[in-house]
Amino acid sequence: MLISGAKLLQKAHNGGYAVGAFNFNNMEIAQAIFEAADKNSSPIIVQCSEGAIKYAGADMLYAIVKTLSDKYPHIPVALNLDHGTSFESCVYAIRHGFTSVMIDASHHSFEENLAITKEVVKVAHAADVGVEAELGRLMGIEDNIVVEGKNASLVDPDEAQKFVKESGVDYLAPAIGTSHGAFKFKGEPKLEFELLKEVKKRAGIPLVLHGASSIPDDVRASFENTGGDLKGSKGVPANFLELAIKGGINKVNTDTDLRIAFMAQVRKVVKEQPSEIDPRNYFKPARAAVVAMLTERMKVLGSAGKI
Ligand code: TD3
Ligand code: ZN
Repeated sequence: MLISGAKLLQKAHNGGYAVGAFNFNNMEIAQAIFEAADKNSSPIIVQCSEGAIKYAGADMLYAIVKTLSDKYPHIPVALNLDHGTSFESCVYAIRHGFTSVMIDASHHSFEENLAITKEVVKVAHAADVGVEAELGRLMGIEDNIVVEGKNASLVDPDEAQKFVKESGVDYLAPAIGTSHGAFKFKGEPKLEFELLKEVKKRAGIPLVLHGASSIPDDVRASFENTGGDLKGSKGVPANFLELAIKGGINKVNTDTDLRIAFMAQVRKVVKEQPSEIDPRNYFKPARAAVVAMLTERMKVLGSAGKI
């Protein structure tokens, strides 16, 4: 059932587990996410970036999720706008049936971020839609906008406390050292777990980890075995995710892992079956690979078995 992100994540916060928030922009990946949720009795968040909306249309993306949530009525699911860049963008998503919106004004000043988040909370809550905001800045690539390492800043716990209290936001994404994409760490992976715990204590609401893809070894191998190049890539190890969840993370954003798992299988068919012309014969194994990857992920997050 399609429900508010706030309701879904409050339950995870109370139960001490995390729900995966998986990006999609086509039918096959959405089907894979629901199939994995069904197999593992897991609640899910499905999410679309503004880029995904540009690619497929908000009405199409909503229709895909609505159709799948009707097919699997026992699965609690929220449809989230990922990295909404403006008040208007959030309102647009709400009008199209999204049950959660992220207003990402983290590149503005604290006061501006707070002001715009408050406005979004007002309209979202009137429609029973949950709201996510971000504090601090992630490193890496945010929807093709390069955020240089020097601009990245970690969350400040004092600010987090004030922000949550004054904005009325339902869940918060604190920057604790992750970044988007396949290249998260130069050397050893490092996250600020103590800072996370402090933010959780002060904020007292569900927290969100962005840039949480792990690039598991088997998924990497499947991509590289077909000549794919992921040299130098490094994700957030599974045991780091477990520690982050212990520290208060309840929503784990994952896009890159789905992309790699899916495209590895497409690459395999391209390489091994040069005469194949039926798209279904590319996408069927790709969809199955995403289900397998998500099954592992749902166990790590502790969302498996929570329906
Ligand atoms: O918001 N997202 C998804 C979009 C990022 C671009 O891929 C995340 O935080 C997930 O990040 P990733 O790259 O680790 O899957
Ligand atoms: Zn993100």
